[in-house]
Amino acid sequence: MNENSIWIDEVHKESRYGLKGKIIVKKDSPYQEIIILETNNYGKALMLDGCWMTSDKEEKYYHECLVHPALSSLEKVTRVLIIGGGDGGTAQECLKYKTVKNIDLVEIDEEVIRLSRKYLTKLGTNTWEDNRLNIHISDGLEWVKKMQDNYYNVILIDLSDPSELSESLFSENFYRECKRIMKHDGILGTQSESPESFQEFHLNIIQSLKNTFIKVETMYSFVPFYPSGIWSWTFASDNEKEFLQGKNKEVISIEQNCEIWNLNYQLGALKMMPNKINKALYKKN
Ligand code: SPD
Repeated sequence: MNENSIWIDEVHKESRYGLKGKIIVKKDSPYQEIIILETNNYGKALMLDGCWMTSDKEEKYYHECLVHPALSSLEKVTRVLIIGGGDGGTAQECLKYKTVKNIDLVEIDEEVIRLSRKYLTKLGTNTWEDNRLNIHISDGLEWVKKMQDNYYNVILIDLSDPSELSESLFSENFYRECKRIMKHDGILGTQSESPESFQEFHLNIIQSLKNTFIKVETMYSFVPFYPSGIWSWTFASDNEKEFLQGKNKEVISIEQNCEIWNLNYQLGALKMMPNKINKALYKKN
């Protein structure tokens, strides 16, 4: 890295999570500040409104854990909805499944897509050109409200941390709309924040999903430069049968084609709920 390198930190509750690199993009979109930093350790990294989103070299920790527990667990997935996900990483993982015929990616900020497409090329390899991917620049809540009942097999919610911009997409009202437009045996997967650095949001997401769906499971793993490192993904369904069991015919080749996720990793991660979260959710003493 040359003399133009600087430290960029995500500041969260008096802690800092920083990367050193060279700024290649810094601009304000109508919704947020977008920074792309070129770093030695993580490749190109995307920050939105002071919050790290993803980077070339660690994105698999996050995207594989959001996508594969849901998609690998249904026998056949044809229609997927992604809310957010403008960097392309979630769509890239979904496109690994041959049965997927249509992905609606609903992102409010067109600039995030444009800049990710231009600079985060590792996430976008073969993604943006795939004709199964349909991009919609729209508010996620508006999109789900207007969709027909019983339509998607899987809904994936890939958002920044809760803020004024994304608040409505963490609400029970939003989850109810998702449930309405998802097939009865479908699965919703969402990033559900950190049990450590965002404990209150984390508990609220799980509780709201539990109020909406019959089955809810949370998986814990790591995303190296997110606040506190420990992160979570929560999956919800009304399917009474097995849930998150790797039923998809393509599961073995998908496992081989992943950097982080496999069914064993998932099994361990589903058993990692910290005791304090368990107690808070189930009010044990
Ligand atoms: N604290 C960061 C939370 C961000 C989760 N979404 C990341 C988007 C990657 N596609």
